[in-house]
Amino acid sequence: MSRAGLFLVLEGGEGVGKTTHALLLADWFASLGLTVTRAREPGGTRLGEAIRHVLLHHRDLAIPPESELLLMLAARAAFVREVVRPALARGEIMLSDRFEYSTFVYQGLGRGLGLERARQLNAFATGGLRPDLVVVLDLPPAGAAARRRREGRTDDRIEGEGEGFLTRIHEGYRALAAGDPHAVVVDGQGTSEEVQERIRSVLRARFPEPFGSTEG
Ligand code: Z5A
Repeated sequence: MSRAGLFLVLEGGEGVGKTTHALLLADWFASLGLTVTRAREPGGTRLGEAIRHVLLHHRDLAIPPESELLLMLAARAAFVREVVRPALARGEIMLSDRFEYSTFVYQGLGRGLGLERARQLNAFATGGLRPDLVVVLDLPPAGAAARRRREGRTDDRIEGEGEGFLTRIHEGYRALAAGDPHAVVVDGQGTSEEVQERIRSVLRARFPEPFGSTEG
């Protein structure tokens, strides 16, 4: 590994399969004898989980886009210092369900606060720490919505946004990843096994150490 640990992030719109694949990857890493710390954003710390609750489940609260951005980053500052940096310093794989791309896409592009502003404020929150690889799971919004409906889930405060918002999110992810050597777009269509194998192939190719010579 190029540094003590490896920082991997799964990204994409709601329902694309991030949680499913984080669990499958964590099992794979463990089967290879690698230690993994897994977390989700916003969250991962006590402060982050409290902020998450306010952001997603208080539909009664009016939260201006600027406040939404700053709350996401307040959670991230704690997440980086309490969870990510310590895991990397221990030489572990840090696997996060969402990170900075979510802020760039949801607040910068979706809420119209601007990509550059989101990037600058995010850099302050993270102290400049960036993932080694962002895996963007790509699924058209209609496909993801169908999966979530099958699950019988109700929308949280952000998921309740309209079709135009979801399209901006979907296109935003693809555009960001296209210009970033530390990001890759993986087709999220097909069975979980097929998608998982695509992700593993990417990891084997990108990181011959520790994944290159492994199978399954
Ligand atoms: N947010 C933000 O605005 N700014 C930020 O900076 C950050 C976050 C960090 C967090 O939502 C919200 O915070 C999110 C963005 C915002 N809001 N929105 N919208 P969350 O963590 O509660 O939820 P989510 O990230 O949107 O994830 P999710 O809905 O739980 O979806 P997922 O993790 O990507 O998918 P999943 O749970 O793995 O799969 C969904 C269903 O599909 C499930 O029933 C699976 O069994 C099924 N599934 C998975 N893969 C397949 C395949 N291949 N075929 C068929 N079915 C499948």
